[in-house]
Amino acid sequence: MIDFAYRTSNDYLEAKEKATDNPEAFWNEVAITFDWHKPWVKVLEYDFHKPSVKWFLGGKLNITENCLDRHLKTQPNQTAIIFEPNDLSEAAQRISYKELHSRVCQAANMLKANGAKKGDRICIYMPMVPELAIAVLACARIGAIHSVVFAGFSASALATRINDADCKMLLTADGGYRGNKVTPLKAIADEALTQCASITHCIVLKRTGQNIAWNTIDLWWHEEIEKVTNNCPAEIMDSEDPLFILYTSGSTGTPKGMVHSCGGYMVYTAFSFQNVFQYQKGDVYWCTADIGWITGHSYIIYGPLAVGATTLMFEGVPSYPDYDRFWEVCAKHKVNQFYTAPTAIRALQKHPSELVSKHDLSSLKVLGSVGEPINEEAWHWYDEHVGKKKCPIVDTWWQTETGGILITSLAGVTPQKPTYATLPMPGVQVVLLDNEGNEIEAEAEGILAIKHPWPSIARTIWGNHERYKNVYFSAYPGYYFPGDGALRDAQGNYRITGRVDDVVIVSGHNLGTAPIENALNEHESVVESAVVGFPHDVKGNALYAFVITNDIIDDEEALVDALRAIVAKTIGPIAKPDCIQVVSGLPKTRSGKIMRRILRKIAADQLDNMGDISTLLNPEIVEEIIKNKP
Ligand code: 7RM
Repeated sequence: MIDFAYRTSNDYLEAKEKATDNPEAFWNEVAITFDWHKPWVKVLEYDFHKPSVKWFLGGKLNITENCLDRHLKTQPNQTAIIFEPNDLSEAAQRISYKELHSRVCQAANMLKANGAKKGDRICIYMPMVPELAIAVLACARIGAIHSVVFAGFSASALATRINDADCKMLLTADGGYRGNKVTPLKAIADEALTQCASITHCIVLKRTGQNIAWNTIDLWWHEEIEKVTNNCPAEIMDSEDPLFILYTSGSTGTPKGMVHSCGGYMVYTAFSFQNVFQYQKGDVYWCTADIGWITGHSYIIYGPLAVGATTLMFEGVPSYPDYDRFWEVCAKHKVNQFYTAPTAIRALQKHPSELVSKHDLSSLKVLGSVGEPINEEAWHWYDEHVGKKKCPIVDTWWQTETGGILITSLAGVTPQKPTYATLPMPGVQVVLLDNEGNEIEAEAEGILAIKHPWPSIARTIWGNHERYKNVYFSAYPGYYFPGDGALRDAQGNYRITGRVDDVVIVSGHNLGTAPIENALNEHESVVESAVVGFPHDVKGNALYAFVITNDIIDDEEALVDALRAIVAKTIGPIAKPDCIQVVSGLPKTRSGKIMRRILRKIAADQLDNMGDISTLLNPEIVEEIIKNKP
């Protein structure tokens, strides 16, 4: 079934050459290994200036037939999903491909019976339980466009996303377990829905059994599912039909609803999953991300299931009931590939190493990292304590926008280098640009850009193609611009140095500073604010907010508390600034732009190298802010 797995560095080099010289022939060969109802008439049509990208034009398919139906012939009893609940007292579940197929089809019929059809947007706001994966696949089965919203987001963040995509159905749960907390998902959803007119049906999964309010549009999942059969032929989709929308924060305004298509996304997530993790039949693979993020979409659900893998879903958090939960789960389910984020590694690294060594981790073959640059210390701790120096580490660079991993080593196949994501995947043409947009060669540091499309690139921003063009294709015409900087060594390995725009990665979460500033500005005492990131040894980055108030503040502590609460409410607790400083002014250019570069230095305590501040409108403010730093 899988004809595209490279096992040696030479295989990789050959594939890379082929994919660069003739991308269409290369991707044609990969795509042909999947089940299509109708083959494509053309592999690729694109124009980065428009911008427009289309893959496998005219091809007809349904991604769930590739993730489910085709495995029924070869491995119906193979475990598709292992579910590890939050609480150790609750038994783990193993769901076979046959059972998953049946449950997805039944859920798909439940959606249809409640009026959902191809092209409708369905919002999913659910905890990390199997029904979340089932809900995602059920949408894909009927051609409805899913928009998963992370269950840690607030009511107002949920409402914004529902309204942006004009969703007509919401799938949620009464509540969700995460560590020793119970999140009242239904109550949060109810609050959101007071601002959402488009939702006509809200289907509620019973997870916690807590008391909830009940509205006229509400339906119980367990009652609705009883009314339908498990026979649901897949909707036949065009390769370029949207599969899902997933929101990611931008540096201005509303979050961006990245739109991914059916054909290209399927081909690339399966291809990259297989090659990066070197998955072998029967292996148990675990990605610790939440399905609310792109990592969960591509590498818990679609990529692994498309190649017939066993994928583990974990409901809880790494610290519950203790800081060894990850290792306990690895030992319990004999995990072979383990994929997590540097922020989790750094948090666990702070605890005694016996918490790792007391568990039998001998099943581990491959370790992965994603979400932010992994620092040297965390890399070596991961290598020594978790991998026992026997497991290759894949440091995978990619984005919500890219759909799949673009720069990484292939486990045990291509060389690794600590803190380097290393080499682009075959077919991914990465370059470094200088500030003027010229390509720079050899060993260098610059702006990361990609000069040829890969199959899983997001096709647009929902409802705003102009913004898609502006953000990703305008700064450096002819290239895809991801917003990251990188350096390249003599062997061509890339090390991602971080964002070059106003997005800060906090604990692996991509947070735009602008929406946080907007939230702070809602407070009646706040006139203006500026939020920047600064290095944090566990979270990677933390947020520092500078606020100007309209009056003398008597109780600064109360103001700071109120501001943190506003941010938690409008965006989510993850976006709460670690530090909030009241200032009398912000360093500004003569055209009135806040000089965040200077604020970043102040926040990071890099005071000796402030750069040129003479161009500021108000250079004296810099001293004052430094002097009053809390
Ligand atoms: C998958 C994901 C995307 C941003 C991206 C980078 C940063 C992600 C790495 C990384 C260094 C990595 N999607 N990033 N992976 N930086 N090394 N291996 O995280 O849309 O949420 O974030 O994350 O800045 O642009 S995302």
